[in-house]
Amino acid sequence: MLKSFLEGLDGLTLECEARRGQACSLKDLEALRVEFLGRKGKLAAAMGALAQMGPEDKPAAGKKANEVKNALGSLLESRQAELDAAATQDALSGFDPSMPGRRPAAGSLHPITLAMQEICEVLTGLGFEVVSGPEVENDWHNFEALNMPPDHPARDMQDTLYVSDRVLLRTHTSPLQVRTMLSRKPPVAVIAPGKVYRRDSDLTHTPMFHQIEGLLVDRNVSMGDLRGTLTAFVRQLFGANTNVRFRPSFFPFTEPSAEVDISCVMCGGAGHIGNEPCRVCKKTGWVEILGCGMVDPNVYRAVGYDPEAVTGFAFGLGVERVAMLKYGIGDLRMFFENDVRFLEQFS
Ligand code: 2NL
Repeated sequence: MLKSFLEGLDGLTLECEARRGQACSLKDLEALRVEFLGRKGKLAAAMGALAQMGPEDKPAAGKKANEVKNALGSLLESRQAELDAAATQDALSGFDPSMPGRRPAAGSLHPITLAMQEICEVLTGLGFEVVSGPEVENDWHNFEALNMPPDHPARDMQDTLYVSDRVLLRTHTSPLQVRTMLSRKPPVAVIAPGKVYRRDSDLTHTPMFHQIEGLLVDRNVSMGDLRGTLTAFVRQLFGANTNVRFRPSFFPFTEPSAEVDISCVMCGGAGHIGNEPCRVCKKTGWVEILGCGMVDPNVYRAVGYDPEAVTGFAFGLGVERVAMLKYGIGDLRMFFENDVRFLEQFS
């Protein structure tokens, strides 16, 4: 009786050893555990014989039963470990952990942003401070304070985008400088970069564009200071060999006023490249880059400065125009189409 009991238990171990390899999933393995070690399983069935055994056989039989129970347990457990290892191997096959990761596509700054930053860097280097303010303005800050009375042609509905009777989208960044003068005493040296709006849209005009204006007010500021400052500015922006000329012009807010030309960035001022006429300067050798002048006394009166005590100069430039000249872009529309083939060239 004892002998056949012990042999039966050994048989269970052998059978489990033979079948564990066929368990290929956690589900298979659980079924096998129930079959051998479950409450109604094969071990439990074999143990039924234990009750009928005499006291001389019971200790040996019980000991063996315990050993087999442990053996079956570890057979199933080690199979589980094998299955886990295989699953990990599967997940890793075809994966080379030494490969570099996929790099996410990086964006780049818009050429207008780049030009704006570069211009502001040069001017802050010369001592100007950057100011900012609202794009929606009233007509006093945008026009009246700048020596443009109500009947001035630039205030026409044809040129200005109005929000209501007296509220409008700023047509230049000058109102920022007006606000600066209203809130500070001289000396002031500020630049005002930002978006401006005009009722204009064709090949060379967009309803929104970018402007940077500068203003310097102090005692005894002369037109020579204007000339020296702007010459230093354009030479830092376009190169030390750039030639500069000042032409008389007119703006309502400056007197006298001038426009500044630089030697053509394309042909170097020759007006032609080899035998080809230069298209950028139309054979003149010069390109216009900014407008400027000595601040009109009426502007000082509007902001509460004493026109007998202070003088100053102001200037304004279009950022799109500077960017086109600096980066050799022939078409204004490039800036607004957002074609990535264009934009990614500035990364
Ligand atoms: C241009 C010309 C200019 C100014 C802007 C200015 C501002 C104040 C007082 C006086 Cl608060 N003047 N700004 C002066 C002259 C020219 O801009 O062609 N801009 C694109």
